[in-house]
Amino acid sequence: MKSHILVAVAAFYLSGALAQNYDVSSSAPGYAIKGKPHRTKTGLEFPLELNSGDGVDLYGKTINDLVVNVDFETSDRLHVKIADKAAKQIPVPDTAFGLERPKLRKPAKKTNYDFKYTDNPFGFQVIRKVDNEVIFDTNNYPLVFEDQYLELTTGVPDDANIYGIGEVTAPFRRNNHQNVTTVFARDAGTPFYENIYGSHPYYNEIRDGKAHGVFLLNAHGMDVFFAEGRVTYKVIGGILEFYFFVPKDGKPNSVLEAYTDLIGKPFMPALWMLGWNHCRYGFKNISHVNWAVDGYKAANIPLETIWVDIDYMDHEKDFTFDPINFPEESMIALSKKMHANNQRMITMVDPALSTNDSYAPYERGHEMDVFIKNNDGTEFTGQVWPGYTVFPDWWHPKAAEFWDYEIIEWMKLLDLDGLWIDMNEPASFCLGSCGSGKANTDPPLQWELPEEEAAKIHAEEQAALDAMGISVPGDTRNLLYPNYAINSGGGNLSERTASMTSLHYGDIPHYDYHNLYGHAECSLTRESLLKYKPNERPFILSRSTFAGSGQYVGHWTGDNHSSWDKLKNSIAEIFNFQMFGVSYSGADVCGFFDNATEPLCTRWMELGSLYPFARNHNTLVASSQEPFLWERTAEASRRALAVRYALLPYYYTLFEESHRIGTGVWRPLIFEYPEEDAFLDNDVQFLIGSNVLASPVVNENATSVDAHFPEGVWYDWYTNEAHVSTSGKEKVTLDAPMEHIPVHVRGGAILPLKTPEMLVKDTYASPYILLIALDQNGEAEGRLYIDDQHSVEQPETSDITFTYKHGVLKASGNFGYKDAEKIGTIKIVGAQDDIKSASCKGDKVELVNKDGALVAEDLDIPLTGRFTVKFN
Ligand SMILES: *[C@@H]1O[C@H](CO)[C@@H](O)[C@H](O)[C@H]1NC(C)=O
Ligand SMILES: *[C@@H]1O[C@H](CO)[C@@H](O)[C@H](O)[C@H]1NC(C)=O
Ligand SMILES: *[C@@H]1O[C@H](CO)[C@@H](O)[C@H](O)[C@H]1NC(C)=O
Ligand SMILES: *[C@@H]1O[C@H](CO)[C@@H](O)[C@H](O)[C@H]1NC(C)=O
Ligand SMILES: *[C@@H]1O[C@H](CO)[C@@H](O)[C@H](O)[C@H]1NC(C)=O
Ligand SMILES: *[C@@H]1O[C@H](CO)[C@@H](O)[C@H](O)[C@H]1NC(C)=O
Ligand SMILES: CC(=O)N[C@H]1CO[C@H](CO)[C@@H](O)[C@@H]1O
Repeated sequence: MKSHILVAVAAFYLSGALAQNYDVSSSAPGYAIKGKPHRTKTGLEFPLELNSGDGVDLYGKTINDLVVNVDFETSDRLHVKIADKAAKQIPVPDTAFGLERPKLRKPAKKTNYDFKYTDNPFGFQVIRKVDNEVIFDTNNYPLVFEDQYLELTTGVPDDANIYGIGEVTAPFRRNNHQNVTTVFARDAGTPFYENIYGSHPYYNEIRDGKAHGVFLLNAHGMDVFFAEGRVTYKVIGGILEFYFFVPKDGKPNSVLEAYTDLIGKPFMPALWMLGWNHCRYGFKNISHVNWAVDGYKAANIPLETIWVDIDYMDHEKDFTFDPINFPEESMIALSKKMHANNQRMITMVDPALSTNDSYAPYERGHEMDVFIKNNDGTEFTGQVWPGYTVFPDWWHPKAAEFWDYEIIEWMKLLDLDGLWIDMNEPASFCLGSCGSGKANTDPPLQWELPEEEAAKIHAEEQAALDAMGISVPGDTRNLLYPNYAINSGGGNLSERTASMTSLHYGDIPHYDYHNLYGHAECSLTRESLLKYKPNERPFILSRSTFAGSGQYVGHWTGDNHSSWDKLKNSIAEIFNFQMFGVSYSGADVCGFFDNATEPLCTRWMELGSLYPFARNHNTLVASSQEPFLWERTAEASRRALAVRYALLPYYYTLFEESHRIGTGVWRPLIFEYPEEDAFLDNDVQFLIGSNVLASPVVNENATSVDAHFPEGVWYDWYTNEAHVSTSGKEKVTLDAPMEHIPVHVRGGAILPLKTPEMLVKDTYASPYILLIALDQNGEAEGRLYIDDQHSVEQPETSDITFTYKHGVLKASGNFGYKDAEKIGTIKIVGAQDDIKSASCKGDKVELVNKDGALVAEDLDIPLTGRFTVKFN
């Protein structure tokens, strides 16, 4: 949420003068291998020494002696680490707040890749064995290794098919020539092509129909250039630690499996988390929240969870209540009411804590000394919604004890179902420090001041920041203004965040941990919730993330706008997060900033109903956008949410797969059909798993969609009408009147469904429906995962495979979960007319023709063991 008019302020002090620095540093002398590479437990190690020549100290202090470690970690994962021999540079910590590296004892026996290197100048290639394709190639490009500047380039084909590097609001395929993606966590209202909240230096590339992945494990600010024929990394600290993912089958989904093997698998949500969510910033009082909850009910639109933004707080302080508009007892009553109706409630918590001296959480943290420090040892003070604030230093050994207490007391007080952690880039409204000893709860917000006054304050902050020095004791680096200025949309690094010279525990400058701040909060907050209720799957939604955060939290794509381009681009952003291992992700439906129009909100409710994480959210000054406010929007919401709720068992099964394997819940067509060039740029249609294809309207006034269909049969979700596609290249125009989102089911799939109700619980209380969508050979296959829907530990689960072949439906697999509802209905689409009768365990099953499908109703097939149903 929030950062409203901040965007305008940024434009005011930036004047858009960002250096791009596309070029490679061709004058750099490079390095040579010194001595013989020697074997290590898991690969090779060799020293590098700087060649003599000009072009040293380009942007920092050149480091002469390096060590390269090459680890053949698994058959599909290669690790190449280039580090300073003296180990002074700060890598991503090998902890939960960074990335825990796998502990390996021996190299992989067989690999799908080769690693080749040249001695002088040192360069390396990663080769995909299956077709001898060189997928990463630093030869012919300089290696630069300075304390505050690392540069490495790989050759790639012109107009390469690269997806990833984020977080950024941009089309999915990142084929811009001579363009830059900056990775540096930043609170910014989703400007296109600029660095925003999270840091994910990871990309997938598809070449000749085969995919591989490249991850630079580095948490420093960086620019990544997708120029013609190359990708260039320019990084302002740390080391170059690359991981390459080369699955044998070359499938994009296998690349994601390999990537999440390293960074951690996405967390498993509880079933209720897949229900519909509603929030707004700007609920005026508790009655306003109740009005929204009741409005959904009156309009028969499903609502699972209500969210309360910072509105409920007293002066926007965490863990407090506005005594007039959101008194404590009214919030407790709301939570009770939600639970009584089998609904849920979530509130926001920001990391920044008011320095107001009568504020107990501050007092407690101050006593425990757990806040980020200035480089002179005093408490670092920034400004966030509650005025002047301090920031927990998650790396402090007592931070967990501090945070556990605050979080657990808060959860208990309101009996909350989850937490929403925002502003954790960390966002702060000053340029670095706001000064020392500040305790005002209501200082002016700079963007509300006249320009001149704001500029004056900004200049004072700049002077105060500079007065603290550009470095920290014992460190000679220029942390405030490194010579290589990454292209951060925010300008100077400390702009609207903690000073780069502020200190974390162990005297680590914020400069080195900035991109990990939100990630560490995600990890710690999950631990707190697990201490609160050890066997409940924690629900946390976070704005800032890093590689691996998906094992702890979900993510929403931040402060977008009520505009058609943001509606459309939300699909690409969700694709990115599926690829970054954060499968529980979604965008603010109907848009956050600006006023949503009725047609926009209608289309967005249709699309958002299918997001992995689905929530309508709005900002303070914007007009209301509850879906029940417009009749067409309400109708579109009812229809699209009926699709979502019918698909809940399918979604839940996909989330389990994502949690176990790492594949996305939403998938771009190109990830499922990497050999079809026509899909390379399609970031508008999306697959839910492999079997459901949605083709939303993303353009204003459009009433049809030109849709691609992969080869095969696709059945219209609503009418069962079959569309046979002979080539993915052809486009089909689908009718999409205002309240309709086209959805198709892949012939060859068996989907477990439910009868949609207003609540997840009620939806699950009815029997299962099996939808058998036959392919051209009259066959189909599908999967259903069942557990108790919310516990961390699952002693009994069912993992059932359904196959349909030669007129026989077979259910096999594991039937550990005994309490599941039975199968009540089987529906076959695409069946030849020759099916006349059916039988199950010798009993005849009644078949009827309904809307082009063959339907067996009122069945009573328990999901406690194998069964077959014969159709003749
Ligand atoms: C990056 O590419 C996009 C799309 O081509 C373009 O709109 C944008 O201006 C480019 N940005 C820069 C900084 O060149
Ligand atoms: C809540 O806010 C609304 C809108 O400002 C106002 O009309 C209403 O009177 C308020 N209700 C209470 C109980 O304060
Ligand atoms: C601290 O908070 C209280 C209660 O909100 C407020 O009255 C007081 O002015 C605040 N103190 C400062 C220094 O802002
Ligand atoms: C960054 O800081 C420097 C040094 O104080 C200042 O001269 C420059 O204007 C700032 N740049 C931006 C984009 O604010
Ligand atoms: C948005 O709606 C609000 C209230 O409904 C109104 O005050 C505001 O002027 C509108 N903004 C725009 C940009 O139309
Ligand atoms: C959509 O229709 C409205 C009303 O006719 C028109 O003002 C607007 O420009 C149209 N938008 C587009 C993108 O064509
Ligand atoms: C900061 C930013 O990207 N603002 C854009 C938000 O979306 C609106 C509508 O598309 C644009 O006009 C803004 O420029």
